[in-house]
Amino acid sequence: MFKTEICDILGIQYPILQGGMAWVATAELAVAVSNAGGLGIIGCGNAPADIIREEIKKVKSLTDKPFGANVMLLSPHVDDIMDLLYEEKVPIITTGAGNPGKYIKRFKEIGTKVIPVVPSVALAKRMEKVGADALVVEGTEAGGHIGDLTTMALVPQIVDAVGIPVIAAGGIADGRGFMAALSLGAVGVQIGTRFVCTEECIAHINYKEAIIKANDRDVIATGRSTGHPVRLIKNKFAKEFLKLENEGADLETIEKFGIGSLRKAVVEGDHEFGSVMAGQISGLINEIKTCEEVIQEIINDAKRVNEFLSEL
Ligand code: TUI
Repeated sequence: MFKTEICDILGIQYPILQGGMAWVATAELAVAVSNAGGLGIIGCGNAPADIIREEIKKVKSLTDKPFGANVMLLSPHVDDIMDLLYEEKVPIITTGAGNPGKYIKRFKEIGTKVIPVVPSVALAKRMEKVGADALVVEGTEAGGHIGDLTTMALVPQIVDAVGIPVIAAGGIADGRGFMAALSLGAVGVQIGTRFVCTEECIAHINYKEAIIKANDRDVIATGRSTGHPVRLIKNKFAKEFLKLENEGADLETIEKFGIGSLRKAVVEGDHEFGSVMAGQISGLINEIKTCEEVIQEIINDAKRVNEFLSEL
């Protein structure tokens, strides 16, 4: 059940992709999600190629299932990372925070599936034109770097505007969100925040607990004034960031303030002075589970929703 065309394209059992979260989405998480029947994805973030090479090796040694890598296009190492993914023939690439158009042709030659994450109809159309295999359409409910439009408004508009498969992201963490995404015309979902709060995720326990403790209005967006809005949990770091923005601090000062803040939260567990990137659905997440449990629960709940709807 719920086998959609993206399952065949990617060679996976369930149409559930794991978000390629910088620092958080290491080989451990990717392996757990892929082994549970979804698509595990290594988040390359700003890491240099040598670090990612080791992550790819680790994934290849721990699973025979398909996996992917997410390329953050603002990374200073983006060209080296793309060369590495080509060399290692990583079967699936998602991209974020930019336009991956110029890289797509080369990957097509070796059969790599390229799936850009897009926040607008215009970029979705452009990506289809340059040969993207599918799209992750990410609403502003998502954690991390975000666009303006909600998942609810954006997904059906892009479904109508393109002919390639659409995967919905942003604000999805359970079977209800999964079914809502399919109702909007998506053929799958990408889930980030829910997978942070798993046993296999290497994020510091303080990071996971900050998400578990968060209620609906504890998740806010910083960086609107800098052109790089980021959704994260409201803590001392987020409040100080907003204060700098409100005071009209110059871009350099603001950017400097943010450097190293995600690592501080994920690796050091500094949930007050680090950047705890997380989506608006954090308030729905109340416990740490295994990736297998997360995926099975989504599918079982989705089946129940489906039965409920079919009786109406
Ligand atoms: O990329 C993400 N989420 C991220 S990246 C990240 S690391 C970072 N930290 C601080 C500032 C910037 C990045 C943390 N979370 N999600 C996918 C996503 N892509 N969301 C929005 C976009 C996006 C935005 C503009 C994609 C393309 C785009 O187009 C620009 C263009 O060139 O047309």
